[in-house]
Amino acid sequence: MPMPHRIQMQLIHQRLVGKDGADRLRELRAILTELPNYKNGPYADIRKWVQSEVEATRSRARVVHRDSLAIRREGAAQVALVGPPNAGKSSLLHALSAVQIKIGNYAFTTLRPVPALVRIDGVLVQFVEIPGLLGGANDDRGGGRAFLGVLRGADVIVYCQDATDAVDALRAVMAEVTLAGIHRPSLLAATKMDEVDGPAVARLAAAFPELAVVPTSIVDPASLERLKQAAWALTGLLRIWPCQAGQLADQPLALPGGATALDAGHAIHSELAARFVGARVWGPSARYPGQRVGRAHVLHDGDAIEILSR
Ligand SMILES: Nc1nc2c(ncn2[C@@H]2O[C@H](COP(=O)(O)OP(=O)(O)OP(=O)(O)O)[C@@H](O)[C@H]2O)c(=O)[nH]1
Ligand SMILES: [Mg+2]
Repeated sequence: MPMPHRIQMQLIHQRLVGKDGADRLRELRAILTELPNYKNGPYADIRKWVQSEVEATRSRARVVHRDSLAIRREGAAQVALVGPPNAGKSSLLHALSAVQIKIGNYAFTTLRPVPALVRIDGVLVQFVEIPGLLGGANDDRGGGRAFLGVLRGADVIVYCQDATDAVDALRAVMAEVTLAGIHRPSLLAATKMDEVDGPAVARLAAAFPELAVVPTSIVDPASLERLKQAAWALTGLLRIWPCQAGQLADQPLALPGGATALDAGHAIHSELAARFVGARVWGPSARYPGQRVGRAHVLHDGDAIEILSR
């Protein structure tokens, strides 16, 4: 019996992270040979999706100059950095991901959406800077409609507001996002906190009561870690650490919210799931360390699990 399709899809996405060109084609072909050959239902849809990715990867290789704003999704989730020009979006992306990104002390340094992979406790998450959103974006001011299109693909929005600056520009940006009908779990990163004192945060919290405010500065690594964790919490995904003979895996699995002990078994190895007789769980969902649980036990973010098999 194949694993639940949403777990399968999550795993396929994980296998494709960071793979491009020939590498990506090879992985996609391997996935196709492993998928059960169902004619209908979710597994048929997955097969179709993988086949369309093969085509897309092939045509990407042929086209040298891409003139599209589209961002290929990678990682367990996609987090958009949204805010007025000069809010510090590129700086945050750079500090979170250690890729080289253009930063300038003037507005509109970034002209296209820029993606970068960020590691959050071992799970890769794609952060994307959405540039140039202004009041009037829905009427395509500043090319805003294409940027809103990219934003529509995101799972989580991190609004960025310069803590030293007035909030009107961000309000205008938020109004455009709402007008576009885009509603995502969101938080507010108060940027450049090294340049202001504490009350700036209270001021922002009062100005945007619907959003949790996370104070950040690119020179304060602890603040960046808090931002990563807060963004992760909004994805609704679970980091689950496989465990065997008392040894934790190097990396957690990223599973959808609501995933069970059996789902984790599937994600680790389909063989393991087939011979599943129970599991031991440590961490937030366990009543005590190493609690013995059955297949339907619902996991929490940060759990470690050892599958017991026949
Ligand atoms: N002191 C301080 N300055 C920062 C911080 N983050 C960004 N800056 C500065 O703010 C300016 C704008 O930063 P960017 O990261 O380019 O801002 P952006 O939102 O990407 O701007 P656009 O792409 O032009 O929309 C630069 O001069 C950065 O050095 C921070 O945490 N502390
Ligand atoms: Mg920028």
